[in-house]
Formats: sequence, structure tokens, C-alpha cells
Amino acid sequence: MDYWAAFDAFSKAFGNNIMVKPEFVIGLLVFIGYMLLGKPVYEAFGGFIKAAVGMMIWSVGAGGLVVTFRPILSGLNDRFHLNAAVIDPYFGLNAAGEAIKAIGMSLSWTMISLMIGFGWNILLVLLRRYSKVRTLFVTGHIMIQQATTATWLVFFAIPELRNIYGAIAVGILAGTYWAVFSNLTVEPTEELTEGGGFAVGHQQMLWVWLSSKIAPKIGNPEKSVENINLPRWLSMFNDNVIATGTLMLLFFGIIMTVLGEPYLRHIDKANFPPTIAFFTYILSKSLSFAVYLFILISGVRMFVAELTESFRGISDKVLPGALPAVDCAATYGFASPNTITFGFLFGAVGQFLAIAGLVLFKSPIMIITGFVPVFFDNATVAVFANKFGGVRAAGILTFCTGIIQVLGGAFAAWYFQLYNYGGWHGNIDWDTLWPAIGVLMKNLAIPGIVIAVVLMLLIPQIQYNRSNREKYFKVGGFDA
Ligand code: ASC
Repeated sequence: MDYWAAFDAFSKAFGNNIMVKPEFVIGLLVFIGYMLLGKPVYEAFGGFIKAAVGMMIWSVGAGGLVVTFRPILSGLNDRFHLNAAVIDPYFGLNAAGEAIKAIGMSLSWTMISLMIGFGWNILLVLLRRYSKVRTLFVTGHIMIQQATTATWLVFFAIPELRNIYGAIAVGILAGTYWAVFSNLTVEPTEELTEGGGFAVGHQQMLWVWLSSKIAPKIGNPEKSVENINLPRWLSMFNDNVIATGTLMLLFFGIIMTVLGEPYLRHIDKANFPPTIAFFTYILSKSLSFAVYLFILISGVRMFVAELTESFRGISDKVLPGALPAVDCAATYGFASPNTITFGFLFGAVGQFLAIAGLVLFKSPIMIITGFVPVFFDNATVAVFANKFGGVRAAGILTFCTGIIQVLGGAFAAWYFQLYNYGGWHGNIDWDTLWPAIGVLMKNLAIPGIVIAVVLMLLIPQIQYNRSNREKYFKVGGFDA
């Protein structure tokens, strides 16, 4: 028997049937993870089903967003030569996914990069004596979003890397970011939580560190946001669906009004029959963004729950004592609720002002506020800024963050051409640090990746040298 021919046939069949279906890739990974953990086969099978179905639900939501979105985007383009992008990680996920598919690549690459990145993060912690990294990034849904955007950045910037080498490069880049920047949040988070035993593993890790450094210089921690009374109605925005529905109604309401009824009736005949009034059309169209986003998020949550379980199990076995880097929301328990609302409010004011600036200065890219960055990034910045610099620092820093989110997001959506698909990742690290990495890669190609990784790896070295070395490794469960 010709083993080589058999292997070749098998890998072709695998490539054509599994690799092109990310839901099966992720299902398989979960299945293997559960088996490695010694779980019974029926549980591993259950994990496969939930991960695969979760991902399929996600693509239903993603498809819905694309269909709802497309006529409006092309309308803006047709009538005003405007390109609009929602700055939100789920819209960004959609946009990067569409872009990856449009160059004929499969989304499975993003899953492979993710696994490589996770493995690289584990390795950096195992080699902590040399790397000085103490944290393992375990926020699954964030890793999916970031691996997907990073995959697009690499595929876009360096076309020769549209293959397994590219997936490895993305894995090393993303894994280094996960390890290094979550490690950077250790000290501020430990101080905020009084030794809570976790770090932040999210989308504003650089900003958490920056806020903790800048806040004491511009404010006074004694004058806390806690003493401020905010109007009660503002707390309604703490609900994802209400906030998204309202934001979308506001933004798309304005956009559709500007596009005008006759135009929309013309381009969207199927959904806008003569019996339906313009107002009804706007209301139902805008709210359907919230619907598809809800579907997409439930799908992501479903398969991430499985992925996290198999990830955590593996990391607990290989890496006992690593400090877990978790969702930014874990820090909210260590601040008063009005700090969260306060951050959202000042961040939103910053964002709206910057968007008005884009309109005024006739920017070819329009930015639409997405819920996740304006809420979660700014809430997180507010929590840390308030801890280290009180209300003044929290106000100033979130206001500036809002502005930078819009300007950085507009640049990124334009430079990486994701305005074509109406979205950009939009969280603050992805409006600053990652566009810089992307520009580096676009201009220097592979050496750009090497430079980015080396520079990032230097950060924990500096951190270690400046810290109390006795304590540095003790914050986690490590002895050294
Ligand atoms: C994000 C994202 C979410 C939220 C959530 C906050 O960046 O994708 O779903 O923030 O993680 O708790």
C-alpha cells in the first residue's frame, strides 16, 4: 500500500471538509482537550457539539449583520462617498472574517493562530525565569476576536504569509501581546483588588497600565467618583441590549434619515414595501442590529464556554500557579457602580465629539460608536483612574480615551481597509498599539513582526528590573 498517497488523500479530505469549516476545527480542538483531561468520551462529544453549534449560531448572527448592514453602507458610499465603520469588536470580528474570506482564506486559520498563541503564552510562563511573564490570558471570546483581527492584519500586510507560516506569525504576535500586556496589569490590579490574585486579560491592558501611571499625576485618589451622584436613568445603559439598541437607533436613525426615504425605498424594496412607514422601517432596521448582535454574542459565548473549560483544564495541568488574566469586568466588583457609568458617560462624550470632528473636517471615513469599547474600555479606565487619581483623573482619562478610540479606529478602518466591511475592532489597544504593529508590518514585512515581538518581550524585563524582585513572582502562586 502506498502510505504517502493515503496520507495525501486523507489530508486533502481533511482540508476540504474540516479545515474550511471553523466550527468543526474548534469542535475538534475542544474534543481533544477534553480527552486529554481524561474526561469520558460522551462529555468530549458533548463539548464538540456545543462548540460547533455555538460557532454555527455565531455565523447566523454574523450573516444577519452583513445583510442588514450592506444596503446602508453602500448607500452611504453611493450618495456621499462615505465609508462607515462601527468600532466594536464584534463588528470588527465580522469585518475581519469577511475580509479573510474575500481573499480566499478560511477562518480556520484564525483558530489555529489562536491555539498557537495560547501555547506560546504557556511557554512564556513556563520560561518565566527568562521571560519574566507571570500571567496566562484565558478570556476566550477576546482571544477569538483578537486572533481574527491579528490574522487579517498579517494577511493584509504581508501577502506571502497567507499560509501556515502566517498562522504561526499571528500566534506568536498575539500570544506575546496576551502574555506581556496582561503581565503589565498585575501590579495595578493587585493594588485595586488588594491581592485579588488575577490580572486583566482583555482589550485595554496597555490603557490599564497607562491610567494607573498617569492618574496620580493629574488627580487625587481621595476625591473618589463614589461621592458623586449620577442620575439614576443612566444605569439603564448597563444592559447590553438596551445600550446597543439605543446607540444603533441613534446612529442608524440619523444615517437613514440623511439617506432619505425615497432612496431607501429604492435600494431595499424587499424590506421596505409601500405599506410600511419610514419611521417603522428605521425602528425595525436599527433594532435588528441589536438582534443579530445578540445572536452572534450568544453563539460566541456558547462555544467559548467549552473552549475555556478545555483550555483551563490544560493550563491547570501544565501550569499550576500561573496568574489568570481574565475579563475586565472582574475588576468592576472593586469599584462603586457609578464609576462604571461615569466612565461610560465621559468616554461617550469624547467619542461623540470626535465623530462630530470627523464630520466637520469631512473625513472620508465615518465612525459609528459601538457599545463594547465605549462601555467596557471606558468603565475599566475609570475604575483604575479613580483608584489612582480620583474623579478628576477618571473624567479626563476616559474623555481622552473616547476621542482616541474614534480617531485611532478611523485610521485603522481606513489603513487596513476594513471599512469595506463596515467594522473595526475598536477597543482602545486596537486603536493604538495594534495599528502601530500593523503599520510596522506593512512597511517592513517580516522584520516588522520580529521587531514588534522583540519590543514587546522587553517590557516584562524592564518591569522586573524596576520592581521589588522579592515580590515580583510571589503575586502569582509561584515561588520564583
Ligand atoms: C469585550 C467583548 C465583550 C465584552 C465583555 C466585557 O471586549 O468582546 O463581550 O468586552 O468581555 O465583560
